[in-house]
Amino acid sequence: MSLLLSTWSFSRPEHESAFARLGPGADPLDAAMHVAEAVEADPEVDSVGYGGLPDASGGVSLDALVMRSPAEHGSAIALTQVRRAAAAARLVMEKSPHRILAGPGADTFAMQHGLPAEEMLAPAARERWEAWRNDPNQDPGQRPWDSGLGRLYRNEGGHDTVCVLAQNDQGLAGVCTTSGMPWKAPGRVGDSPIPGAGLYVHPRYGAATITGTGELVIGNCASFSVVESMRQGAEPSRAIAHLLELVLAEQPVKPEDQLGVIAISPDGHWAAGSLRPGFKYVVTDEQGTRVDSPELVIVDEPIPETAS
Ligand code: SD4
Repeated sequence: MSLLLSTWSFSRPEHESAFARLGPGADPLDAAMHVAEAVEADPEVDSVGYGGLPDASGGVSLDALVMRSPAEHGSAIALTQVRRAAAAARLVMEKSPHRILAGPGADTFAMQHGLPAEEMLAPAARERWEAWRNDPNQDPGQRPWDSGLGRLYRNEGGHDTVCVLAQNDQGLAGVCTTSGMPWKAPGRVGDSPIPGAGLYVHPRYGAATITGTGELVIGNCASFSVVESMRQGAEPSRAIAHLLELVLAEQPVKPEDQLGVIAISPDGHWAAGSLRPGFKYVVTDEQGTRVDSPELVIVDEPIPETAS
């Protein structure tokens, strides 16, 4: 039984072709990478890879993590030359003796292993950064709202990350890749490339990954916490609910904050949940591909008019 699950409707286009890579004996990480790399290469996705909005100084920096197990994972953090952040993270996992490389060393390592240095700032992202720099108070923070059409309704305060989980007869694998928060302080690192924060995969207990405000995720070791709940016997939806309730109980949460979580148990049960309405996920299984909103939404809020 194969399964492919990812965050936000912009991850929809390559779902079928990625699912086709989940046949018997295939590496589930290849399927997850296929979805993640397509989003990274899309200049219209303004939160991942090329197209990602820059930091406050106008520089794009990308973070990614790939994971199969506590013994097999790799992170590339604060890449400023290599667009293919997920591929760089996979190289760290497969070709280095380390788990995490950051900054110029991460770029150099990726380039030594064949990834090209490329322009990181897409023209549209540059324009939006220039507009923000000229008027930083425009469009005060608002979280992204997924209309399900492959593009998010959003403004400058929103941000969103592609997180992908894949499962087949070989087990589980995950990828999480992002340009982080738009207009972030240079040097800021979010949850996405931190194992146990933005993504955690354990072959025996399950996998979970998260998009949203990284600052709410890191201190709760959020994806680890979801997998840990599953280890203790919780179904994925209960494990996600527990995490989101914990975040709400323990931290001040702003109206523009959002968290979207997806999780798979080793026996193939899966769930999605979010802190607030507006999050969508994509799933492909034997029944086909669907873009959907999670049933589990912790904070009940009206749909903003601008999102319809
Ligand atoms: C971060 N979690 O850098 C990422 C961004 C994100 O939805 O996922 N936004 O905090």
